[in-house]
Amino acid sequence: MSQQLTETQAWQALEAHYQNVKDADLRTLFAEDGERGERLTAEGAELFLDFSKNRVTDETIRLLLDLARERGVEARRDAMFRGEKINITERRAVLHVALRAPAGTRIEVDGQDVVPEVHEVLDRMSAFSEKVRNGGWTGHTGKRIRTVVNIGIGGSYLGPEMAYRALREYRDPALALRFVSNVDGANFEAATEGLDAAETLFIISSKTFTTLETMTNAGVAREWLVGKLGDESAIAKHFVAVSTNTEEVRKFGIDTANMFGFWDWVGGRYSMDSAIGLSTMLSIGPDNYRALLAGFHAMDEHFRTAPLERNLPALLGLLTVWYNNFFRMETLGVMPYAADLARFPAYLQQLQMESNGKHVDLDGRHVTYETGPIIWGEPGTDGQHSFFQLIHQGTKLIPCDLIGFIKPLSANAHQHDLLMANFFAQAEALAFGKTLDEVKAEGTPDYQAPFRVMDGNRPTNIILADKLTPHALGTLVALYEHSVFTQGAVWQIDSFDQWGVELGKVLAKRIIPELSAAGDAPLGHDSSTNALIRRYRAGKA
Ligand code: G6Q
Repeated sequence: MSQQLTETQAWQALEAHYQNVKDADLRTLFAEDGERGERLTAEGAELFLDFSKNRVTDETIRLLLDLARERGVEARRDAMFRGEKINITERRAVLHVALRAPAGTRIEVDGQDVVPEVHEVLDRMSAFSEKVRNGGWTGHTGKRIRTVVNIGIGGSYLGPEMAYRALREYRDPALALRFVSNVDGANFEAATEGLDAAETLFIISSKTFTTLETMTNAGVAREWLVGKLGDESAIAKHFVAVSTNTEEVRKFGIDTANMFGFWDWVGGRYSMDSAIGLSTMLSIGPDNYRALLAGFHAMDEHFRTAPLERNLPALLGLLTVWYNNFFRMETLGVMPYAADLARFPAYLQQLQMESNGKHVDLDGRHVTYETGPIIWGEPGTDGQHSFFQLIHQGTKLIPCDLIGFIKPLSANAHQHDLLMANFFAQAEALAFGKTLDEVKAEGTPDYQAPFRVMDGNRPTNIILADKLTPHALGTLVALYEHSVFTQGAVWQIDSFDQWGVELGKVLAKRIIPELSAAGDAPLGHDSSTNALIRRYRAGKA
């Protein structure tokens, strides 16, 4: 059994250190050290991280790095890259890094190099995408495909939708994407509203091909299409599948020639760069998709080779541990200053919370410390006009990552300056606040002055990239993937299983037949669930 985290030397050193620095103020830290803003930064894979506005000293960082070393973060990282089965509860390798490894790299699972298969699927995806994009692939009636509907949920949905929105500038305008995830029929109806079935292609994206929501929606889509086109054989030209389960794909009626595979060593929330990214590739084209993969790979290489002192994902992960476990913060905000990254916080929610929302360590013991924080966020500047109030002046400490880009996507450079002025100003205001004297000096009346004081000392990370390109998006996602990895390694949890999600998949199945049973049919739940089901039965009757 490994040593409990809280018993390690590095942890105890951090606890003692925390007592000394917990009240340290960013104003003072900056005033005493003119180089802080330049020194507490790191750069890698074309991303720049300024972590100087955190409640840390150089000693904090040194101790956090000691913790990472004592907990074997580097060894665990190397084990992941070697294809070892570090997902111990499912006995699986964790190799999303192989999905973006250049051809010729060797990464083995059970003695077999997986990189050639990855590239074979990528090549098939490219050929298919080109064909759809250039009109070579037509629908059943000979019409060109104009809309692609991705049916999938969780890891088979959030990444593709996030990427579609994020890479708006790179889309083929002649091909629209829509997404159906929820088992709520309203989702399918809204997503297919106004579509011409003859021009619509469905991608059924499901690793297992057994997920209730996805299989239900896939069935509805098949009925919808056959109903509109009046011919079962239309399915062949309007349905493709992305899955690891060939047998179920065949049973559903999709020709396995139109199936794009991936492998059990790709976790759902780590799969947007596997064949699950087919919709992304259709939209932005194979070249841009490969640039996205190159961005992922650049960050993988940075994570794998840069010393921890300058390693962006390691630093980001360790800072999360610092706030989560010492300041006992509950949540972490992620605010992209880019309207196109509107779904990035939702994507990160799954990535981080499903990975590190665990209460048992790798030895099966209940942890005696906090694990994964709650992740949330909205794009800036929108957030500034709603919940930022609480971050500035509330009683809770909410560290935030602010993500910004130097170059605009839009043609309006002036608007980009306005956006970025807000980006820099928010981080400044959060860190340094406004004292009573400063408020009064602005001529604020006495009755109002105390309410306008901002204590400051609110930590932020600034993540700056050049431009929101496919490459940059890849580096950003991989940055967070490896930050999550670092946190999980420190906490010694399995960041790659999801037993809580699996439970949800089973529980509903038991209730489904009960909802359509007779009103007085016996029920075996608790009194609350029984009464609710009865009320529902009565109401719908
Ligand atoms: C991801 C999770 C979960 C999964 C969905 C969809 O890590 O396991 O979000 O992606 O439940 O599963 P399928 O792709 O198998 O339909």
